[in-house]
Amino acid sequence: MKQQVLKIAIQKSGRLTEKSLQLLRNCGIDIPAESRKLKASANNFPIELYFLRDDDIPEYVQDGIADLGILGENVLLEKKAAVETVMPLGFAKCKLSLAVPRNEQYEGLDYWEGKKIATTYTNILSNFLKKNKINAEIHSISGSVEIAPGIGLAQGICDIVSTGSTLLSNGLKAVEVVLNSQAVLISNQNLTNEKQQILDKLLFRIRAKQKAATNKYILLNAPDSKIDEICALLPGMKSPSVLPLREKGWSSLHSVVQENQFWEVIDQLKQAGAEGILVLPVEKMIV
Ligand code: PRT
Ligand code: ZN
Repeated sequence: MKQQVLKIAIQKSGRLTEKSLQLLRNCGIDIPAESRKLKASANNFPIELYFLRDDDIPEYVQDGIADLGILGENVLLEKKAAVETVMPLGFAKCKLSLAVPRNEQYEGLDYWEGKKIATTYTNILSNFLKKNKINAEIHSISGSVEIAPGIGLAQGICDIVSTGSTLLSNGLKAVEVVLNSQAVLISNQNLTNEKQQILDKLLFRIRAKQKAATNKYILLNAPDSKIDEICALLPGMKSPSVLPLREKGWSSLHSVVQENQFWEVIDQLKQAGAEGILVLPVEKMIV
């Protein structure tokens, strides 16, 4: 029987494209470089890539034309497709925000009562307004949302904000966050067992990379008398490795620390007598 292949839909050309390819390449998957047509096959893993507009990805995955997809949560929620969200991917972070002209006095959600809001995210915005019991008119437009208040089309907008410079240059300011978004991996709801197994393999690799990215490998030297105190500061994956140094009475300690605890731990280690501290990136982490 022919081996099944997992079909993954990624954005053809845009903000998500390079990061999506990088995610797969970081998992050791070899994707031919000149492959930006409609389809591409990996050389060493049973996946096939479909390059599509991000807006089409939810429906393709729902209908099983693709098994998996990578896209922004903003598009996923707007399209309301029946798919599984497998995991957040940590890139393409942005906010879907409400914005008003910069000089406008804004004191809270009541501001929007009876107002007109231009957006391409009509479904997400309509849910948000409903949830907050606000009666506002949604004006659906397909692009250049940020110019709407300036030309008298609406009093405010609801759009994606990343650095905020687009809002700034159009005389607007963000006043409410409607959604915090990032890229997510989605899957069809009825994967065959064989495809699910390929997905599990892929997830194992993605998680090993994600875990590695939030951890650092740390090496340090310490007098033997300080080892207990220092070990207490270094939880490690199980417990720190302690190796004797050639110089009598000294040891080398090896462990793993989380990136977000890093600076705090370093200060404590120095105070406890650690010397020659080295911190290295972790390539992959399997726990
Ligand atoms: O052609 P296709 O339909 O596939 O692409 P697209 O044009 O719809 O999407 P694309 O490539 O612009 O964005 C893909 C996804 O990236 C979005 O769906 C979001 O999930 C995410 N993302 C992250 C962003 C931004 N950051 C972003 N800044 N999407 C859009 N923007 C826009 C924003 O609307 C603003 O107009 O970029 C402009 C600049 O933002 P500032 O705040 O940095 O000035
Ligand atoms: Zn799009």
